Amino acid sequence: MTQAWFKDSVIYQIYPRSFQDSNADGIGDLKGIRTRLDYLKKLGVDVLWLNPIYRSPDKDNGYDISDYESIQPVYGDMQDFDDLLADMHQHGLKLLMDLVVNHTSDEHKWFKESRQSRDNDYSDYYIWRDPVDGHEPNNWGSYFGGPAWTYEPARKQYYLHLFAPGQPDLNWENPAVRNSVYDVMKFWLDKGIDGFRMDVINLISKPAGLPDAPQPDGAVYGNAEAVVADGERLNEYLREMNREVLSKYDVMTVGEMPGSKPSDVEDYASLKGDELNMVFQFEHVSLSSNPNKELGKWNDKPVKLLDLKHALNRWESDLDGKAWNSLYWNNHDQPRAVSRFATDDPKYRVAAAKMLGATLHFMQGTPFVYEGEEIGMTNANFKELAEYEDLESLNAYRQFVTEEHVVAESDMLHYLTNISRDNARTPMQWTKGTNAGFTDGTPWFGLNKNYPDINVEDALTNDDSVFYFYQKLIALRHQLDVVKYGDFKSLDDDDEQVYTYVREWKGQQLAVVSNFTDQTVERDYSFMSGDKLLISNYPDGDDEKTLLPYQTKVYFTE
Ligand code: TEU
Ligand code: CA
Repeated sequence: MTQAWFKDSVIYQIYPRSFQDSNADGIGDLKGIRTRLDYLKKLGVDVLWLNPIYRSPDKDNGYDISDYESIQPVYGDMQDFDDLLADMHQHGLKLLMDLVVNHTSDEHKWFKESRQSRDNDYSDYYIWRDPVDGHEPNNWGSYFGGPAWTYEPARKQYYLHLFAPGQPDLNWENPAVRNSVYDVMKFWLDKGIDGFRMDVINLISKPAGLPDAPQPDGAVYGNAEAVVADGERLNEYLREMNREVLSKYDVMTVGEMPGSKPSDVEDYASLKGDELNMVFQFEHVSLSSNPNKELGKWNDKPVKLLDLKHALNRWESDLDGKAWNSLYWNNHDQPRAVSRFATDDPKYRVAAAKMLGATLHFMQGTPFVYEGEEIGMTNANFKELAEYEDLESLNAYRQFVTEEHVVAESDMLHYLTNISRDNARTPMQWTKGTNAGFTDGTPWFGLNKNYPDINVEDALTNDDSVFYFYQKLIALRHQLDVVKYGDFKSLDDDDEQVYTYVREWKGQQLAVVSNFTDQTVERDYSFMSGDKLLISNYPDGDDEKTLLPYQTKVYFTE
């Protein structure tokens, strides 16, 4: 039976290639991470999640794995991994690895075999279909542009890849595939890791017959996620995985589930613990989708607080008492939180970053901090196409601007600036010195030009920095049961400027009030009079009727 330590934890996500380089090749690595464990301990986090560090051709920055049981050489070797894990545990830090088993790399030995013929041991490890009228078997599009099918002449068949052609989807209906995945999991769990983040795990059960997907007006392909997400055998697969592997270890799991609804997640993350412990849901990070459905996420419209509140409140309320929630503002696929949900205007950036931190960290669920969020790192504000490296960004530009001419170049560049994954992948900003202290070599990817003003070195010497505010948030979660276990009730749901919610647990009460605007607003919170002001992002006392720009106030009483 999994312990509930995942409910008391704060998890820090490291994007290894951008975190800390130790050998001047411009790419972050495992030895580099080791040099930063004291920093992470000082922040107060309990668990570290590493994005994939397995051998990979890196077509999708490691999410295309060619050998699950070896380390990507550029990050180090298995000894470096063992040393890092031991050092993490000595620091009282747990480790989550990233389990990417909806698909492998096309350079994985299983796929190399599978594509050669229809009658070898691995022929049925992937999803192969005959052409239909000489074309792809259905209308599914890839998340990264183009069709979700690629033709293999050796088999005279197409194979499915919901992502890039270099990421063929595994056939989870094949018990041999599931057993191979369980062997991979046991390999890492037996080394002593503390759990997994599971990549797009709600896509592994494909719909019978692989039917066409809804095709938005003007779109060249159907939206595969609409027919694939939360497939009919998903619960069965997750329960089998739990029975065969997870239940045998004291570990935690978080499943990435694009498109899942709270009603699905009640099972996936049930408090019974017979599937996973929690999920990453996508509702609050999909609010600014383009009205032109074919363009999906590519948009530059701001997120409205009302939409944000309704999304987050739904997940807090619907799961309360039934399932466990993850809490996150950003990750390696999302733009930087302070730029997206508040402001990165230097006048308010620090207050806004703290406000977002408090708003999220006092909710019910396990909070995730993405590298750099704890110092208020911002979007990269890249303006030229040449500054981007993510295949999702480059493919979208090529598809919508160069090939289909459905978006003007200037608009697409706006969309990329606003919401590309590249925003989250600029190197961690440690110092104001060369390359922000990330590398003594040439950084693999452009730095955010504001690193001289936003870096760990300055944050650690400034008591009012975002870092020390996050340190307090994390400490308060560790101290107060109402933060960890309290119920959740939102107030003033129609307030378009201020987010207010309360938590209650065995006589302890918490109230969080956050102004999401750059205006000073008047609100009457005298109902909290007498409660203790636990934390705020403005130094002065407490005027119970005023909220300054991006001010957050957290009241406590017991
Ligand atoms: O992301 C899954 C996913 O849904 C992403 O495509 C996300 O919706 C999109 O990138 C938002 O812009 C996971 C990994 O987190 C991502 O880095 C990988 O590229 C993807 O799966 C394929 O493994
Ligand atoms: Ca390196």
